[in-house]
Amino acid sequence: MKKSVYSMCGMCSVRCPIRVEVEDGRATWIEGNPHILGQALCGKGSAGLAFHYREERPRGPMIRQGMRGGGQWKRVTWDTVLDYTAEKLNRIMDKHGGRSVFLSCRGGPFLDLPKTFLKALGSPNFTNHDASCGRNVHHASLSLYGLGRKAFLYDLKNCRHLVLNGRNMLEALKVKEAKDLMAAVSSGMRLTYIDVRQTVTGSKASRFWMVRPGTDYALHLAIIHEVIRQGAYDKDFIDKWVSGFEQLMRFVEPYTPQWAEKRTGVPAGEIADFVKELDEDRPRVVFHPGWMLARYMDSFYVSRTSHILNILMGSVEVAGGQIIAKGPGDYGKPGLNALADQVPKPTEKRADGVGWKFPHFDPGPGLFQLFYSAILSEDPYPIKAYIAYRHDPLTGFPDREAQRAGLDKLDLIVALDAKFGETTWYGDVILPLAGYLEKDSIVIAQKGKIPRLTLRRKAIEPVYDSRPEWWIFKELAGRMGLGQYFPYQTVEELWNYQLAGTGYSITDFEEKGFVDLAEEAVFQDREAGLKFKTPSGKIELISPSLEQVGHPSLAEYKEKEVLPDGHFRLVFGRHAIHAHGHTQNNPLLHEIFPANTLWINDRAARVMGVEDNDLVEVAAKGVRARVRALVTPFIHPEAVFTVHGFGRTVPVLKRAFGAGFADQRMAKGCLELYDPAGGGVAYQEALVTVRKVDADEEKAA
Ligand SMILES: Nc1nc2c(c(=O)[nH]1)N[C@H]1C(S)=C(S)[C@@H](COP(=O)(O)OP(=O)(O)OC[C@H]3O[C@@H](n4cnc5c(=O)[nH]c(N)nc54)[C@H](O)[C@@H]3O)O[C@H]1N2
Ligand SMILES: Nc1nc2c(c(=O)[nH]1)N[C@H]1C(S)=C(S)[C@@H](COP(=O)(O)OP(=O)(O)OC[C@H]3O[C@@H](n4cnc5c(=O)[nH]c(N)nc54)[C@H](O)[C@@H]3O)O[C@H]1N2
Ligand code: SF4
Ligand SMILES: [Mo]
Repeated sequence: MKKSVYSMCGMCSVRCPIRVEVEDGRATWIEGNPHILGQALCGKGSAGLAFHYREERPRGPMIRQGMRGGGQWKRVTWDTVLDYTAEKLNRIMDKHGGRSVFLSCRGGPFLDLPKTFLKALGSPNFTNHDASCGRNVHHASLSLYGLGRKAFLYDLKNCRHLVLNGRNMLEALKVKEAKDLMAAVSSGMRLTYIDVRQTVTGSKASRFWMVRPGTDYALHLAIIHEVIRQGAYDKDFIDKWVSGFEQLMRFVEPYTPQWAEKRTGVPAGEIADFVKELDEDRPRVVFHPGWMLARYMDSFYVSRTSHILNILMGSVEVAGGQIIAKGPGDYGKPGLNALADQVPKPTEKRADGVGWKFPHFDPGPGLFQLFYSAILSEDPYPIKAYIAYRHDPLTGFPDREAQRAGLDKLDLIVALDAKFGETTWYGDVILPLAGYLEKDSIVIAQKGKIPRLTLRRKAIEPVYDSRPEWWIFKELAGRMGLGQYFPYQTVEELWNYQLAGTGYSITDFEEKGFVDLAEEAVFQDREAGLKFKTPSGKIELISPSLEQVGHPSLAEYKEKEVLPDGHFRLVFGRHAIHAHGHTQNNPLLHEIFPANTLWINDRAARVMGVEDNDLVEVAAKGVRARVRALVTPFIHPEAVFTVHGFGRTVPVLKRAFGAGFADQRMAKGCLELYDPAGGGVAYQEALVTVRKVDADEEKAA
């Protein structure tokens, strides 16, 4: 029997809408939801069948036997593993309270269940991956508009000039956005691409600047200087909606294009020409504020100045600019009912200090990396149990040894994952999650020009003994005496609870896989009132919340150090065919891209006697790895680049085990090195050395 199911891809965190074909209980085809994506998918999404049917993944619940990380697991039943976990958690909580449990996750829209669970334990310590990803960008946005990173959409379809700085949109991709970008470029949109290396996105650009690594802030300050000098800004918008413009004008005076050229390598004349173009194109101009900007100590200010440029262009809430994402409430519709709203808010302060020691950070997910020092110092209180829910910090955060020192002090590590991540393997208990085709999810509300309700629908039965989140959290809570917070028996009952009062029922999702909450997009009125959530209701270039804790709103540029001979900045990024550390073992994706390489500038390579495909050793503070060199003129001589996610150490991952090297391990000592104003970890402040491995050594290895 054949059926067709609308669902949501899970091969990366973008979660594109998909349509799945199933024949006699077996998934046979996946494509992009034709109503949204015209059937398009990316390479990873297309490899989803291989993930479900061909990859090594946890086949049932497991409890660790030998030492942590030793790989001795005992397969047990769900009853056994849930009883075991519930009992351990209860014992820890009896002694140290609910606050001694922390949970980290991959972020995203499906978090009502884990949040409800943690709240029910009485713990305020919910956190996520974002300090290793978009926290600087999020805080930058909050500091200016009172609206976070996800409050904005970029209207590429109508944009005349898109500026991407460290934002590789065609490889670090979302299918819809990549399609929109290609359509816009084809119809004449200008694209300025700034990176320390050339990329697929850069190859489509009308202007490419290879910037010196870590000097983006200098470049932005000079662009602002030149915009103001040429008068290429939207005076009306600024008069009406912006405070602090005078201070900005005075502040950028010394940061001329000539000053920036010496630091960034970008010619001053080109900056002036670029600004002339902006003046023709505004307000249909977008400076993308970045996505993965956990890189340097000043990345927060890089993102802030991208936004300041959008503000100067007047490109806020206009077609072709950055549009404020609308939720159900903006169209007068009720939102979904959340389980977490029924649980009393924990009264304890957060163990990571966010919200009290660090009042300028968003207390929602806090900062993951700060939990390690709380574990080690027991300050402000003991942390004894960790739930890693779809999160692999041993891959996603720097310094494995420093992290393990913290993890080793815990009495319990519970991993909920569909795959064997580095952290899962280091856990005490594995609760295997069903793969994305194998489960129903909760309904979610997605903000957008037009808000939408959607969900993941089960297409096939689980291939192994794995379970969905809605079942696992409910069962665990039930065994801990907290079942009242999960008041449903089936997922249908949960959906009915979520949808009660919205006017929709689950059958409304059958036709297309989603429901749109409006027919036509409505913009906020730029004359009558834009809704910013700052204290003044305006865009605040001078942010009181930053200044109160001693961080300047307009920070002076700090010179980037000159690298000692033989040293490079290890920069990293995505490849279109892989997602972080969890696709390397996929048979199809492995075939296309089996291992990462180290990009080295051709002139720098010549000095070291390194040729293309030579084996080189990368080293940093005692951590060493060997990798093949990719010698190219398309990278800045101070940088070496690799694709993140390789160097897996989990031996059951047949293909991925030992393939390539793990860049995050090189950022030794950087676990708590983070931008103090933005919270994002500063991986790329770590330097590495590179040397050629000679033929004898290679043979010996
Ligand atoms: N050195 C270095 N460090 C980095 C980065 C880098 O480029 N270089 N990138 C940073 C960035 S941008 C990020 S976002 C983080 C990512 O870091 P993580 O959030 O840890 O990365 P993922 O591998 O996406 O997800 C972790 C685990 O969750 C599971 N998972 C992910 N999504 C789903 C899902 O939808 N369903 C289920 N059931 N499981 C899922 C995966 O199987 C994986 O084992 O790493 C950051 N760390
Ligand atoms: N295929 C694929 N797509 C993904 C993901 C994935 O894992 N795989 N992950 C998703 C996630 S979680 C995220 S956060 C986004 C990330 O999206 P992006 O931030 O766009 O992606 P990255 O590849 O991390 O970084 C982009 C570029 O920054 C450059 N860069 C490094 N240092 C510097 C510097 O000093 N200055 C400048 N100007 N550029 C520099 C790198 O060379 C790289 O090409 O991608 C998302 N999309
Ligand atoms: S970008 Fe690709 S892998 Fe990620 S959700 Fe979309 S289709 Fe899936
Ligand atoms: Mo990310």
